[in-house]
Formats: sequence, structure tokens, C-alpha cells
Amino acid sequence: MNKVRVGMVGYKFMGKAHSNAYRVLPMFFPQSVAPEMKVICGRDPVALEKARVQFGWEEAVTDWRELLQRDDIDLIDINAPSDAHKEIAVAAAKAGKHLFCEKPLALTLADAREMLEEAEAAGVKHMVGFNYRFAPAVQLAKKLIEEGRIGQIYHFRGQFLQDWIMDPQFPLVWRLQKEIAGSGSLGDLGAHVIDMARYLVGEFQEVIGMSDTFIKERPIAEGMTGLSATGGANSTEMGPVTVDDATLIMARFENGALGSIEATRFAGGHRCTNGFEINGSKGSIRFDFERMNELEVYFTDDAADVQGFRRVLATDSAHAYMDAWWPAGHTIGYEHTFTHEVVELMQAFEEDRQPSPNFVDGVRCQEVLEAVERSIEERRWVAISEV
Ligand code: SOE
Repeated sequence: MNKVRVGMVGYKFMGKAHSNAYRVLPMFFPQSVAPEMKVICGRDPVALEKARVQFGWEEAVTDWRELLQRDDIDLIDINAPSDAHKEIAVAAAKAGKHLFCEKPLALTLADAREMLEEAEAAGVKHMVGFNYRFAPAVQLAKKLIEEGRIGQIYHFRGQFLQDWIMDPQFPLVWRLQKEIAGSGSLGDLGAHVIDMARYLVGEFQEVIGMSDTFIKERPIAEGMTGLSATGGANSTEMGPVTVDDATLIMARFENGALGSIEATRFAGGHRCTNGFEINGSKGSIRFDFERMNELEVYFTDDAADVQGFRRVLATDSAHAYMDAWWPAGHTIGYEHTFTHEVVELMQAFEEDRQPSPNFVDGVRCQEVLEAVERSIEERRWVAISEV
């Protein structure tokens, strides 16, 4: 297979990020199997056509079912809001299409498991969009851990802090409605941190959580693009916020490490602090997405007089994916995480294997999300094996 023909559902924030990845991939990774931007799909024909032209798709259709009937589409890329993931993914798998789905995989664990089962039964490839794994600094963290360079892991301290809904007049967008988003800070932000923890530390054994919704009612939204919305200030009609604004988690991992995770949209001054610190017997590493080109490292066997964290700029050719971009020190950004994600997906086609992370990772993450929700509801520790 030397090209993969894509049909993409959704054209807003993630649709733009994925489109950019498909578009630039052949220029920077010319050896890779190439994605072909065949058909973009969305419900509003006017906005869709604008996106089609702007992002560079060949055709546009307003019903995703059409994509499944076409034999010139190999891969369905699902960027629609979370409540649409399962129906599209299951139908696409049944139609024999490969799947690439944004996170969180589904609204519930049962739905996520069904998506995985259907994908496996159909024998198609499946990938879930945990894009932060693909920052070269995170890949370096993974390498250091795998090589044993920080030793046995004792602590994972993760957080995803944002502040885009702190204004009580910020409208009630879909991300604040449980029936569409599944959960709030937990599924939107916590899911990334849970995936990062699983990737770097290992499987969760048990969790306990707490959460709150600080602003319980908001003005009805008119529209949303990216993380901006319209309608707040003008609307007098209010609606209930049905998801968590902030969630805290304590966790024990199967390998004995202890973890803590904070996911919030109310951390003033933090626009996108997706970070972690990991402490092991031989050293520590820390990462903050707002400085995504850097990994801070500390090794216990450094000479005593220079002990301390040092900053590694992960932009050398020694770092994953960096050969394809710019000379060392010429930094990359958010959009590159998606390009690398698609490089991995294309490599999976070339090598005829499942990409990583795939729906198994989506389900494992969803198990932790569900265990946290149960823990909050029942005010107790919940083992992952219970869900
Ligand atoms: C909004 O909170 C958001 O865009 C998430 O939905 C993304 O998954 C995260 O990467 C950035 O923040």
C-alpha cells in the first residue's frame, strides 16, 4: 500500500489539526506511505465547503454514511464530538474501513469496548488520538525509562491545566454537556494524562478521585470554533453545566509506583500545561507541554557538585522525528505532534501492524476514567479490575 485514502468526519479544531498533518506529511516524510485527502464530512454545507477549500480536501459530503459506501476510501478519521464516535466507528469497521478516532474513544467504557470488539472482528487498523505521546521530548522520556536510566519508578505526578472557561459568562458549549462530551476536565484533559502515565509508567491498579463543577449554569452558546465560543454575553437563557470543571486523582500503578493527576479548566494563567514529573531510583524527568521542545532530566549519579535538573532541548537528530524537520535548536510545535501521529499510522499500514496507540489503549484509558467516576460517586478507592 503506497497511499491511504482518507475520509474525515469533523472539520473544526481537531479536523484542522489532522488536515494539517495529512497535508505536510509528504513534504517532510517523503519515504512514508502518503495519506490522500479524499473527502471531508460535516453537517453545515457552507462551513464545510469553506473548510474543504482551506484545508485542501478533494470533496465534501454532509452525511458520514456516504463515506462508508465508497470504495475509494480506506480510512475513516473521526473528529466529531465524542457522542458521535461510537456510531461512526462501529459502522465504519463493519464496512471494512480502517479507523482513526479522537480521544476519549467514547462516552462510556461499554461503548469503547464495543468499538474495539468491532474493529478487531473486522480486522481493520485502529488508532486513537493521544497526540502528546508524539512530542519528541516525550519520546525521549520513554527512551530514558525503557533504557533504565531513571531506574525504578516511584512517582508519577501529572497535570493538565487550562483556564479557558473561567469566565462565568463563557457559554455552555458541547464540551460542558455530559450527553455529548461524556465528562469534562476528566475525559478531555485527564484522558491525555492517563494515557501519558500508562505509556511511561505502566498500567493503573487502583484510583480514587474527587471533582467539582464550580460554575453550575452558563449562558446558552451560539457556536464554537477551537476553544472560542460565541453567544455568552448576548444570551440571557441559561443551561446547566453537567460535567466536571476540575478533577483530582490519586493512583497506584501495577508496578508499585504512586501517581497523582490534576485536570482542570480553572487554573488561571495555565493555557495548556500538560505536564508530568517522574521520579525514579536513578533520576527524575519532567515535561511541560507549554515548553514542549524541552525535557528536564536529573540523574543521581551526576557529580555531587553539579547535581540538579538540566534542560535537554529535544531537537537534535538523536531525538525522535527531528531528522525530518529543521537543524538542531529550531523548535517545533503543537501541530507536529499530529504529524508524527499520522507518520506512525502510515507506518502501521506499511508494516501491516496495528498503530500505537490504538483502541486497546483507548479502552484502557476509558477503564481508568470509569474507575475514577465510580470512585467519585461512591467516595472510595476503585480497582481497575472492578470496571
Ligand atoms: C480542550 O480542552 C483541548 O483542546 C482538548 O480537547 C485537547 O484534547 C487538548 O489537547 C487540548 O485542550
